[in-house]
Amino acid sequence: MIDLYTWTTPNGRKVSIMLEEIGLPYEVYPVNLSKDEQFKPEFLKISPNNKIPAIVDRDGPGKKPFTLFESGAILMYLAEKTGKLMPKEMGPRYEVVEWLMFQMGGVGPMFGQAHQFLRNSPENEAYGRERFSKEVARLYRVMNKRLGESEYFSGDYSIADIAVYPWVSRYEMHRTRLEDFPNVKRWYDTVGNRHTVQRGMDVPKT
Ligand SMILES: N[C@@H](CCC(=O)N[C@@H](CS)C(=O)NCC(=O)O)C(=O)O
Repeated sequence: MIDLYTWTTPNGRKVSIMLEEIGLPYEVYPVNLSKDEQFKPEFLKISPNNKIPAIVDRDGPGKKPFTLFESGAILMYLAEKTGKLMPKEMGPRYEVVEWLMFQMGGVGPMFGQAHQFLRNSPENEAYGRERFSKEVARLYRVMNKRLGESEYFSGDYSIADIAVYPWVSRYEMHRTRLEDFPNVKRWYDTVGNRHTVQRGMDVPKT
């Protein structure tokens, strides 16, 4: 059994999609970010960086409970635990890790900043809006090129696709037209048709 600490955001949904894909039983503990629940001392014991997602694997290494934060680490851990959604051979495996890190270091932080400036900042903060909107467009061009060469980010459907999908699902929030990036749109529709992805995107129920 996996305890999942999460909220209704893309980083949290990466892990709920993964849990749906691998079929491990899990229990959801919503951490309401709008009520600052991420700062509660009991949550900080699991996630010292005060961010969701985090997990506790009740049956971790050595048959002991194991806690983990950072969504990329959690996806890799669950892939390794179950032998699913990450290739075993070193070359293909690191190609998946490469695109997972592209999401962790690029798509997540940059889309997140774009959302922040586009939604919350006063009109005069044009610099932030422009900087992060340009970066969003650049990342979409990188993804569009990659997905023109490859059906998924790397080989078969993997944790790299799971990491990117919930961020692209916020395309309206970062004011992007998927029609302008047809390879991303094709991939987005394919991944979004998976029932496991649809169920994972519905977590937590609020
Ligand atoms: N690099 C982290 C980022 C996690 C993150 O930014 N989580 C946000 C929600 S999507 C959060 O918990 N924010 C609360 C806060 O910053 O106080 C990961 O991928 O797990």
